[in-house]
Amino acid sequence: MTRIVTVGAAQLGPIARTESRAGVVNRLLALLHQAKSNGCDLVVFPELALTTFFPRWYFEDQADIDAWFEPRMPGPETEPLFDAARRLGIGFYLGYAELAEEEGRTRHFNTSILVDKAGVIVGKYRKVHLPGHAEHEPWRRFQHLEKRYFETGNLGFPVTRAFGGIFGMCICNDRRWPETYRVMGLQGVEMVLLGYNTPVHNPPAPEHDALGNFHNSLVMQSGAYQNGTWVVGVAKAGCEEGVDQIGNTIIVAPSGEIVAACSTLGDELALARCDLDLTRSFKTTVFDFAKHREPQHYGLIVARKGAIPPP
Ligand code: ING
Repeated sequence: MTRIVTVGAAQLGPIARTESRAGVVNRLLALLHQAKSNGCDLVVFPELALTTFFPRWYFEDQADIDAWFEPRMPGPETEPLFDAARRLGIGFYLGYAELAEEEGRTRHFNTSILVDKAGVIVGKYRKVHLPGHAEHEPWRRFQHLEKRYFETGNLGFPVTRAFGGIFGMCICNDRRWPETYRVMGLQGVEMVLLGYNTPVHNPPAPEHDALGNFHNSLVMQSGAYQNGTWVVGVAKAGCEEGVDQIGNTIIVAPSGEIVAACSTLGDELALARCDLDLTRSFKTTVFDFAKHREPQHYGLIVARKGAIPPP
């Protein structure tokens, strides 16, 4: 029996700093309805999909920072998304800035949730690999202050049984790290969902700028193949508040092949019928971890930050 999940990768174009959450949710709803009319079971939205990518600016006042966060999910502005999902019978992945009261203090995370066809949150992930910096760096054309505004995710890389398979999530920079996919791969993940905001220009390494789309595809295709999983990567694209962000939204099969892609830098839906049983062809042969992976022979595993001094 094949387990087909029809996926809509719902790329967003730029979100202006002044755009209201209600206005953005209307854009998400338009993509959700388009996905449903194309037979989708699941729609994947980008990272921080409710607002502009605010870490590009330096804020000092905590109230100014917290204004970009969601204290409740769903909240009044996002409830229409959950209602539509429930009414249409379609699930979704949503990236957003999470304000949480935990362990007696206010926490700030770059978060994604997985919502099933009944509109129930069945999975949550908090971004582990936070790129950028924590203090204002005036030499940069624009800031990338994720280390200032978010805590490192404290949920690990969990997987969830949903949509007839095993689903995992990550966010943006996480997709560049092989550990992200392998930790989920070791849990049998069959589809990894992720959103991203990726500027074309990376101030610390401008020599990489021309390779942005190549690196974007490379890391997701590798992660998919090396763990026998589908990977869905969805951009917030285009020139957002003066910063060009890559598009290159793709759906990648367990073979590593790109089976669907967006071709614009705006709101666009890429579609694919994903057979979760295709993962078996890799998980039971070349990447049968139980048979062929040899962690006991890898020697010293460097798990601590900076354990090996630079050359
Ligand atoms: N953005 C970027 C990403 O990892 C970045 C940061 C940009 C890294 C360009 C390398 C090159 O795609 C986020 N939000 O993580």
